[in-house]
Amino acid sequence: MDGVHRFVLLGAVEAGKTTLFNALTGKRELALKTQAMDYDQEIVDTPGEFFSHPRLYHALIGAAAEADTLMYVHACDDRECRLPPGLLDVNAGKRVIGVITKIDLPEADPDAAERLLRDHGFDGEVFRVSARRPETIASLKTQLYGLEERRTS
Ligand SMILES: Nc1nc2c(ncn2[C@@H]2O[C@H](COP(=O)(O)OP(=O)(O)OP(=O)(O)O)[C@@H](O)[C@H]2O)c(=O)[nH]1
Ligand SMILES: [Mg+2]
Repeated sequence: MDGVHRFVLLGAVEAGKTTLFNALTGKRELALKTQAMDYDQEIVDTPGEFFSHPRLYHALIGAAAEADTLMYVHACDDRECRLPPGLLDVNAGKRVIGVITKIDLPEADPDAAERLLRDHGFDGEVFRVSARRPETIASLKTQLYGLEERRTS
């Protein structure tokens, strides 16, 4: 490995991956529907379809293979967790973190969203963010870089 720390964002269509990607990489534009893998600053954004259709898993697994942190993105108004059983296990040994998005929504229930993830066997660290609350993104960033410092020290 070249020592570069890579994150891959994965999760269902509309989960908020690209919005998070833009926020983490400092882009101010609105997220358009993701059609293909997108790379910037060591972060890989993936289309939700790759996650939702088993015949496209290979694309996701390829991207994940090159990353060392998998970020599973889940919108807190999404009552269904489509985390494919075993998909994350393929990447055993990698850091897997959960990011619950859209916590600004009036109907947001981040506790319920986190329970849903746990019920699906997700046991990584879980963070809660809103693209409309810059402090939540800043705090996630600190965690990501803090994790990296601990990893490399
Ligand atoms: N209220 C609110 N809306 C958000 C937030 N994050 C994303 N959205 C909205 O959710 C919708 C989907 O966001 P995207 O970032 O495009 O979702 P995605 O996961 O990249 O979707 P695909 O590219 O189709 O896989 C957009 O209309 C965003 O504006 C958030 O924190 N709060
Ligand atoms: Mg997208």
